[in-house]
Amino acid sequence: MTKTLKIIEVKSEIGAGTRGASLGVDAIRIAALDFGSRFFKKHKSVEVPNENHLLLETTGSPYAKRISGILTMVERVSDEVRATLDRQEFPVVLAGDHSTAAGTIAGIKAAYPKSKLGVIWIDAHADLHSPYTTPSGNMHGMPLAMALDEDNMDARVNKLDQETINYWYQLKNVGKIAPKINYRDLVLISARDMEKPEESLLKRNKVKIFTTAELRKRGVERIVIETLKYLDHCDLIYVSFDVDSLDPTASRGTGTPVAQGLTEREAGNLMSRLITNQKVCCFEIVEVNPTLDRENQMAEHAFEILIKATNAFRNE
Ligand code: 5AB
Ligand code: MN
Ligand code: MN
Ligand code: MN
Repeated sequence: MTKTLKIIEVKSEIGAGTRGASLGVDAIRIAALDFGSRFFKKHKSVEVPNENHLLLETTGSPYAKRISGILTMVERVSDEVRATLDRQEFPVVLAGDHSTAAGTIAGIKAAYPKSKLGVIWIDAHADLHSPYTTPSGNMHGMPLAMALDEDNMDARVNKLDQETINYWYQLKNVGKIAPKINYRDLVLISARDMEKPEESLLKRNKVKIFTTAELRKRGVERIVIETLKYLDHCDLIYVSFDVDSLDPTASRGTGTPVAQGLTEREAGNLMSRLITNQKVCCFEIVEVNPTLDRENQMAEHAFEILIKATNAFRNE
């Protein structure tokens, strides 16, 4: 089946703690040029305006940094993803920091409110913090909590002001559907760096996790089959790929690299195999930061994964 792809570029980095992820999308475009690829000529793209000017502000909560801008971005991404799906196009989101993935999920739910949405989260982290539990205040660690409508009050460590509480409520309720996904609709792949409050959520809600070691031992093929089987009750599936799922030996071009990650080859095979499933309605690649890199390595890996994944459509 041929799909009309639409590239949605989100050059936002206000959810990250390290500067530079907003340059990730352009770094991927440079990688495409260096490889002599016509990918970005062939597919239509649109850029969602960002709120990166907020990086110059010093006000706001230490437990939810730049939350007003995050809300604006999540709403914008949601609208763009929804409009893309409404036109029967397939959104490929290329984004800076991972917080805007909450917008992608909201957009899919807005386009298909009655569908059960599954999420495959390929990431070194679980991104399950709320402002009540975050160790950093960086909101790229929170998109899954936004989608799950999760405060994790039992594990509360931070005391929030009323303004932050209001913004957080709005973030969880973007599109007026909350929760947008349930824990049973979620699979984490390569998650290996979580804090205690996240660990307790994962345990309590029996979240399905495939570690890097398990993937390597049993092979990508097996993990893909089991992931899709686990999400069999879902009507649609969204795949989110944070490049910090890759091992730091592949590249250090991301804000929060963590050892014991995937090889570039494992990630490419994983993405291309997952994406041939008919239920997959959108995928996203995030967190390339060329300012932390050498010779644009991470963007090149991300581009190769992107090409492998989109080529898989044609080979169906
Ligand atoms: B990413 C950490 N859990 O909340 C936090 O890169 C890291 O989108 C979050 O996965 C990493 O600050 C967020 C320590
Ligand atoms: Mn992430
Ligand atoms: Mn991560
Ligand atoms: Mn990351």
